[in-house]
Amino acid sequence: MRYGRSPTHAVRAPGRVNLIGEHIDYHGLPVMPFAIDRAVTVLLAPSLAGSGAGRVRIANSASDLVGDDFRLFEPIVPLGGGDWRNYPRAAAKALAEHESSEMICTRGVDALVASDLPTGAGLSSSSALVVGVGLALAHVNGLETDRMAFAARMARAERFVGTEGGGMDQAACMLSRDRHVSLLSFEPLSVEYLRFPEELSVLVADSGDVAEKSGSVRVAYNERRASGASALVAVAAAVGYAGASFAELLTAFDARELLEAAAGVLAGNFGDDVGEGRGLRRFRHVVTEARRVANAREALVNGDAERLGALLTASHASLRDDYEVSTPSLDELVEVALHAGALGARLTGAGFGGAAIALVNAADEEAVRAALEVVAGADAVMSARPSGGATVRAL
Ligand code: NG1
Repeated sequence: MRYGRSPTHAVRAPGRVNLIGEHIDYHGLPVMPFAIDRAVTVLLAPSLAGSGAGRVRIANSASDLVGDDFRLFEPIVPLGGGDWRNYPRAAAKALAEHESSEMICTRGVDALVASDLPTGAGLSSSSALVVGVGLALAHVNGLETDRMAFAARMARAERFVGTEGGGMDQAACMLSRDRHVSLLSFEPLSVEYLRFPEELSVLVADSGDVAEKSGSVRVAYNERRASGASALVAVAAAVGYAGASFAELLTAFDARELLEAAAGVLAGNFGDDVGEGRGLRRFRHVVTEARRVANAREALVNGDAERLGALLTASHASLRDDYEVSTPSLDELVEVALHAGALGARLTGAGFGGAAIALVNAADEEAVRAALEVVAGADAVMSARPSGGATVRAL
């Protein structure tokens, strides 16, 4: 490994594709990701007993990335924006601090991190790193890792990097099941597994525009969350449900009623928003995306691939026009995939760069792949098979 140690265990923490349900996890609404067969691997050995027992040393197999060295007993502070070491630190900080002493990690690790996940591609390499290091620390401390509770803890942990993320990525990493997509609900976190049809494939095409969330994209991401939240406050008050969550409003009213109410209170300039109707468009994305997730569940259960594809494409249009998180390269990938015969296509993950996915009948996979490769390059296209969640293995 490094540090003159042999690893005792290997943690494998996969990345994910989000099939549908984008930018709504942090509004407490269900989303539908699956883990892919690419992952962050953490080779680890417990730190040596004695005065260095709480020391965490982490090297990265990427040669241009400098390693980290800190102690669990000392304040764990973030480094500059965009620094990869903030993710292991996020996990360590959350595990070194807890009101219950049984939930605290005191033993450090020597670890080597490697990854075959592209970074900044919307495939959740950051959460895979957080969960991977978190599991390494939990393991050497003999901490009970109820998967659900651990996913929620790692979701809170990752906010250390400054992004007010939802819980989708960490939950996908911890809870995914081979050949299934996970319909995740939040507050509290729960999962329903839906079998992914054998005859369908998902292609992922990386636009090459890096969306580094601990860097510049953080501000844009947090703005989306904040403007969605303020739109919610205004609409909830307008329909006589002041203080209600999106989930509560969507239970009490149908989407059309909510959008009518929203048109009344959000049509013009709204809060700090400058553009005409921006608040309304943000709100409309959240409400319509929630409905698309529910419809996608139905389409999967009924084996209606055409409908599922159409929902993905509609999701992309909403993310492009109403939530404004797409880019010209992502729009182009979506158009190319659809033109080549995909059932549906959309950006996946936060957007602002990163990857697009295409849902295809297995019979059309090669044609769509070839078309995407022309635009993105052969190395930038891969197929994503719904795979199992994170594992810890003795070596
Ligand atoms: P990615 O694609 O990893 O940047 C982010 C958030 C998710 C979710 C999506 C948008 C984190 C760790 N991840 O994902 O929670 O909000 O954007 O749907 O913040």
